Amino acid sequence: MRLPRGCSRLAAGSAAPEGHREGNPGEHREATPGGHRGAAPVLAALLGLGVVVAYGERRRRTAQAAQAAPTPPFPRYTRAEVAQHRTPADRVWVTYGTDVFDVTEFVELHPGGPDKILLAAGGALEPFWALYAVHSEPHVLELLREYKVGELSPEEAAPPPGDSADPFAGDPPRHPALRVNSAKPFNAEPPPELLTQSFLTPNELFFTRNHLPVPAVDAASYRLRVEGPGGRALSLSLAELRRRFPKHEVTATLQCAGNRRSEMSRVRPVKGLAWDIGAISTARWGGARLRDVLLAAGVRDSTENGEWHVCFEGLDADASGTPYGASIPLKRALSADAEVLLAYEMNGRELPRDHGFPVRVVVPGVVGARSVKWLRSVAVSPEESPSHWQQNDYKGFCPSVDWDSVDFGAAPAIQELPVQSAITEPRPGAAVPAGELTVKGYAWSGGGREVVRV
Ligand SMILES: Nc1nc2c(c(=O)[nH]1)N[C@H]1C(S)=C(S)[C@@H](COP(=O)(O)O)O[C@H]1N2
Ligand SMILES: [Mo]
Repeated sequence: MRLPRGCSRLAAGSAAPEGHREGNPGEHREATPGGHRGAAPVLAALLGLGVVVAYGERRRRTAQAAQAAPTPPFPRYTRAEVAQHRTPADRVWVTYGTDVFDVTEFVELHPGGPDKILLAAGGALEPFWALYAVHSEPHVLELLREYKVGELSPEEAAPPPGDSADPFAGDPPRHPALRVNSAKPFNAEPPPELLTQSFLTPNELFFTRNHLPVPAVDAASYRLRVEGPGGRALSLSLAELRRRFPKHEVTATLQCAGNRRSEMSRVRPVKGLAWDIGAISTARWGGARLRDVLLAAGVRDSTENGEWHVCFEGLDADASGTPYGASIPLKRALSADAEVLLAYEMNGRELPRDHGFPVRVVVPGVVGARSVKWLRSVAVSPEESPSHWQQNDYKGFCPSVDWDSVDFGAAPAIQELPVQSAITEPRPGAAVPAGELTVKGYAWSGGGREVVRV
């Protein structure tokens, strides 16, 4: 499988035994079930005959069951009651608007695969449909209507109000498909099979790694402070950042240092969040080049400051007011090839709150911890960031080091990450049919190094 050149790209594709199926980024089976009559040949071409036969069979059964199906007025259910129906054994229920549907019989017929529709089981369809445009076709809603079994109780229309004493009460809403490793602070990853559904990870599914509550930032009064050498400083509004510097776009993968930690812990217990294989995601980022902003602040591209660093601080802070912070070498920050961004766009939209609204750093090929979100300040310094996360976390040690012998001061901070790969489908322990098997996964390498073979 050949992968695209350039800084830090995530290869989302398929690979099959015997090498006759090349990786095909973005390849997926998302197709609609088609109209009710006369669509069989089209469906056969799209889905393979087995599915069409099953689809016809389902329609016959639906017709037979039609007399027994609930008719208006429909029974009322709470969201909690709907949430109890998440598996075929308990029946699979979903909601759309205020309607409740029993889609158990449709699960196996879902053109996107049974595993994908089950991600929505027990909850609302809207957040999933929003990800895959194919669902906005009118006949999809028409098909769904056949499965209606009830309606949500009127008092269930709005989500429950937040708790104002909770520092995390102001966190944004999140996509229900995310696998949550920690709710407060919020840390979550996309399910593996959705990660390789598309080369660019949809913003709603992009893994989130927060150490603190998400700050509420007013874009109109936002200022970014940029400190150059010799006390010179710039204060930039969001509009100035957009206007004064050319917009540069980079497709880059971010990966948390903890990605696949749950697998490491099976070898030997490791401290930290138990990430599965999804603490990695790819986006098209847009923003100002850090290089351009530093040059405007008076930083000179010379060898005198060759060992210096650029320190970043976020607007998120702990109870003592200490913000999240990290640094990268100035050499990387000034390198045109490294393409370090002060990003205000993610996949063509403004940054979502979880990913650093309104401005974040994106350092392609480097551990996610240095891509500081909700960026408050940028400062050039002869020292690395004094932040806890630069000094006493995100460092690598050899296997003989344990928590009694560890010396954080003696170890270098992690910057570029090594090669990484994982299989997203099938999942460990899955039963698979005999014969040819499509295997999906990703391969990626830090520091702009290419993956040459998988
Ligand atoms: N301000 C701030 N920036 C931050 C963090 C944070 O908690 N606060 N987490 C870091 C870590 S450890 C990672 S892996 C990435 C994750 O970025 P994402 O949540 O957009 O995926 O953000 C980094 N930037
Ligand atoms: Mo991270």
